[in-house]
Amino acid sequence: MFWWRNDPVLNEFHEHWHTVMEKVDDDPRDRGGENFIYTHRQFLARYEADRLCVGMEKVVALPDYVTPISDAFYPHPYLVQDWRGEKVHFTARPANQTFHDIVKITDGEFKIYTVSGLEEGRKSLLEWVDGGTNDLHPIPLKFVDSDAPVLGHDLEVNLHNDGHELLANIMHPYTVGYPPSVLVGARAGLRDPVFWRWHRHLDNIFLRWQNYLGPSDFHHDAPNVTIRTTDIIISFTDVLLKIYPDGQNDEWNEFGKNTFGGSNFDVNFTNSPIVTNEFHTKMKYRKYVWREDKSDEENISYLFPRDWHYFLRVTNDVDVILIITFRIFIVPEVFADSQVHWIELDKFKKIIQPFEKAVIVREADKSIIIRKPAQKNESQFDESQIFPEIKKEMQDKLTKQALSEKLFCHCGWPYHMILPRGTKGKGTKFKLMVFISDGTNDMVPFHDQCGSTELCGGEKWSDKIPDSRPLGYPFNRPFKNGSYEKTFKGLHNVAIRDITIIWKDDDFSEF
Ligand SMILES: [Cu+2]
Repeated sequence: MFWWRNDPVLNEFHEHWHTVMEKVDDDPRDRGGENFIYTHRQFLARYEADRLCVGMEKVVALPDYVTPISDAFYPHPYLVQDWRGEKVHFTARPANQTFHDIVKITDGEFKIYTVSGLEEGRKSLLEWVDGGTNDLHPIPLKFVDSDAPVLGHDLEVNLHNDGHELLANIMHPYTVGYPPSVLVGARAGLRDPVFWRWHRHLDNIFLRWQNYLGPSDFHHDAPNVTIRTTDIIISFTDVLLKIYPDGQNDEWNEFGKNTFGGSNFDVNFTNSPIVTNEFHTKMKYRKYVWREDKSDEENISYLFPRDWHYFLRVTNDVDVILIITFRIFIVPEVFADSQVHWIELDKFKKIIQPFEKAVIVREADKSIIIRKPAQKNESQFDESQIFPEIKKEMQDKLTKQALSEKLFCHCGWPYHMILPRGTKGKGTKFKLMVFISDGTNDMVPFHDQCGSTELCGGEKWSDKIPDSRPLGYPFNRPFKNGSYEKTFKGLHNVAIRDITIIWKDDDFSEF
């Protein structure tokens, strides 16, 4: 997973996200704690899907704060940090280190972090999650969706931050004179396997609370539409362009209607040569310059997807205009009964006419989760490196709010990692779900915006998260009897289909 954890654009996004979302005194961004949990859960879901594809087990959550940490971590030799006016390496961590107390000294002040303090923090948190109260948590949680930001915020600023301090300084308990490890912050934290074990530990606490909420009843929320499994039609863009070169100008609506709608609306296109039942990926190579470090050069490999379009057929079953929101997710088939492993691919809103049999076209690279415009070639990837420059330039001049607004447009999941890699040969089996919800009040934007409004929130500091439903909906609550099939069975506004992801690598040159 080296290529995955060390992808520079992915790491840049993670740091970028934290900068955009950073709390300002007592003015946190709308639902910031909930977004913290959700974004990191999506990171984990994607990491674990790719681990599966290379034959690895799921991430093992750190079990407690006494067991030695088996993972060793040696940071990339070209990676450095600014530390006391110098560029120095991050501290490495040999295998089997154990948590211990640290004394941290910054600007003449010192702070002590203890292992027993971390354990007490965890116990207090669990008591709260289980419905109790204590000194640290005097107001009981209400076990309603709207408490997600409260719990998420508490988890982030206490247990999460303290754990990072202890882990980042595990090699040097007395931090004077010793730089921390990558786990000190968001710039390079993803690179260490322990980042993932720590975040799974935290996510499990949030999941424990979500399980108390019980399963959702989606019948209450279903708009009067029908989507069938065969209505999820996927085509590769390069295949489409061969038969319909006009599509280049984004004129896909006519094409979609003529091809999959009208008298063809009930036709099953599964075996049509212009549609695919597979997603394809490949590994590409590029030169990378460590500009924020010491400008060393390196050839790195990165994942890339074959561009695709969705054509989603949906029937408006009633005599009124409907505003609906499409929510698209994928999950490795073997993880499908785990609510935390569903990966969000996109979310968007459409209007459909009374009794319309509509064909909705959506390009993968318009996805609301990714940074836009999608970065597809080397020069576009390198643009992401303007981030440190903007950061330096603006830090002194602007408030954090203004900074986050400037940075918003560059924030989002990297398009090149929109899919897990899959496997060669027959590929890896996934489920793809299209869930349609009533879009009247959810605030999902109609038009494409620059950054990821899904992961990075609204454009302005004061903006509400552009979805009134809990983040991750409909996967924010446990499944009925632990089964995704039972949970979504019989809902006419939901369709789930099989899709295989095949890592094509060098035997495919079209994309
Ligand atoms: Cu983070």
